[in-house]
Amino acid sequence: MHSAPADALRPDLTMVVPTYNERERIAELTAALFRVCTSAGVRLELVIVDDNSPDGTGEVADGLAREYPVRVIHRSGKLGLGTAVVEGFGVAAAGVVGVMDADFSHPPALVPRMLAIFRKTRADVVVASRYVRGGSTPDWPLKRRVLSRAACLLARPLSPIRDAASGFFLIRREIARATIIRAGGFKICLELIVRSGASRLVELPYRFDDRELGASKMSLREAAGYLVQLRDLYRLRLTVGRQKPAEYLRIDPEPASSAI
Ligand SMILES: Nc1nc2c(ncn2[C@@H]2O[C@H](COP(=O)(O)OP(=O)(O)O)[C@@H](O)[C@H]2O)c(=O)[nH]1
Ligand SMILES: [Mg+2]
Repeated sequence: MHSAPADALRPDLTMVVPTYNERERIAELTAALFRVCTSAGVRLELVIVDDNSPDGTGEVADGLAREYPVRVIHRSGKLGLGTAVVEGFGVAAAGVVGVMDADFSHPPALVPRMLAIFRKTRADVVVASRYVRGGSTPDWPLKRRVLSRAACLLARPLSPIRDAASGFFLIRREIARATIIRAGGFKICLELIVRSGASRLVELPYRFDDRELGASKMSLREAAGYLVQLRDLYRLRLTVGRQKPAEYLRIDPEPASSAI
């Protein structure tokens, strides 16, 4: 185990960004995250988990680690988004950990606000959501909209979170670490919520902007993996039985500046 930094130096938040061929955006994302966090008074640690990206993202990330409080985990090959996130949580120094894409689909400016909401509501998990009032996916073709909505609907009996397929969330580190994740696929948020039995869930809206550079790694294989994951989570629910339902809170869009 790595030794924990002294409290004064401990970050407030560790964001984990898994990368596979994200060389074009990772430096820009890193700069944007540290800019917004610093101006909000949030001490950020960034963990980039790179799966030996052929485009050299790993080397770019190593360069960023010389400039910012960034740690880079290099893995041997494309081992999947879910396991990358779990490895990132494993080295996180902050008590609150989060995940976001490297491609600016998830707005960095929302991160300090998510942390403020996390603290104020004493949440276990804060999920940034495309599917609550104020959330949107403006650039998506119909097919992607339908598939994504269907993915979330299939998860509704498992969790009150409307955007169960979200890849943008914060979670209490100890809850994340205590939870054993089986699926190596894309949708780790839902699995964390269901397996951990997290008891305070908060959802807030955001606008998902489609990536402008690089290609999505979402594929038919990942979609099939999600169905297997859902089956396992339903089985778990049936065998373990219904737990106490989680408390669920939804944050309205566009708060006044004094509110959360
Ligand atoms: N380390 C790692 N990162 C991955 C893998 N698959 C996807 N990612 C990253 O996970 C994030 C989400 O993937 P993305 O292609 O944006 O999926 P989409 O937003 O659903 O289209 C991006 O930052 C990717 O670079 C993987 O196998 N390993
Ligand atoms: Mg993305």
